[in-house]
Amino acid sequence: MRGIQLSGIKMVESPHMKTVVVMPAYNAARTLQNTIADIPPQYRADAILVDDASSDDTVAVAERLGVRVIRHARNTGYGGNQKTCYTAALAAGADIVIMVHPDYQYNPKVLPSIVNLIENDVCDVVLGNRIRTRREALLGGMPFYKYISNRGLTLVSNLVTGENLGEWHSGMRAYSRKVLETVAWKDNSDDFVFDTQFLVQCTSAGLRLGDVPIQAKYFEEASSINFKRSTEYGMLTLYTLLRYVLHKAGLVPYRLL
Ligand SMILES: Nc1nc2c(ncn2[C@@H]2O[C@H](COP(=O)(O)OP(=O)(O)OP(=O)(O)O)[C@@H](O)[C@H]2O)c(=O)[nH]1
Ligand SMILES: [Mg+2]
Repeated sequence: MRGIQLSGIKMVESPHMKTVVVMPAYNAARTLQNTIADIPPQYRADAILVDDASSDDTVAVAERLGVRVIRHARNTGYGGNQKTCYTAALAAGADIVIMVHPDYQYNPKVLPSIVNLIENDVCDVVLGNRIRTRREALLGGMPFYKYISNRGLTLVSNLVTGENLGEWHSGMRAYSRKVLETVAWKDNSDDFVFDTQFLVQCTSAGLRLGDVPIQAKYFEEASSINFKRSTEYGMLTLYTLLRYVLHKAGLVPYRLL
């Protein structure tokens, strides 16, 4: 590692860890170009998009923009899509894998800050946190019910696990290779609760979680799960946390690693 010694803290001078951005896509044609345009150039060449049998032009747009595309023959769901993303990123030799939703809700310009936290061994997992203040999140267009449920579920998740994340529901998540090789994510749900299961597994493994602030951005073309699916996701998140508590109490085993 090339670095400089500054007051006992080793700072990385230039990135040397291979960073692969993965985008789990489903009908993202309208937002893909903007998302990719904002990915810092040093991460673009290795980016991978996994298309979950979209019915729009997601694949054509991605290919036109020169992004490596992997296609699912049939729709497997958001968690299933991430499984393909991480398998492909590890096979490509990634040291750091960053998931970015291709719906342009998470500004990829912060990627260097996220990478820096992993490269300098401050964190194993870094999330983009859209809720720095209530005012900012709501001004960014986050629906009020999503704001309230995000705060509530995040509070419970932090209390149960002892973490201190700004939000547990972000679509921008970075993992070191060690994380993806430690956690049994292949056994997780193929649906949205995959994300919660993954973080619970990380906390259970003693991995170091942290976050960086990012803008909350909601707009018409962005993908946004509806009230019914959000409620299902919320219930499954609570169920996952309950299983974690029962497991920790030695009552009902829950395979976490
Ligand atoms: N594979 C798959 N991906 C999906 C599906 N629905 C959404 N996605 C992708 O998953 C990402 C997240 O979905 P969103 O609907 O934006 O949900 P969210 O970001 O958790 O919620 P919001 O904060 O409301 O945007 C999007 O970028 C979509 O491309 C699906 O049914 N299957
Ligand atoms: Mg979204």
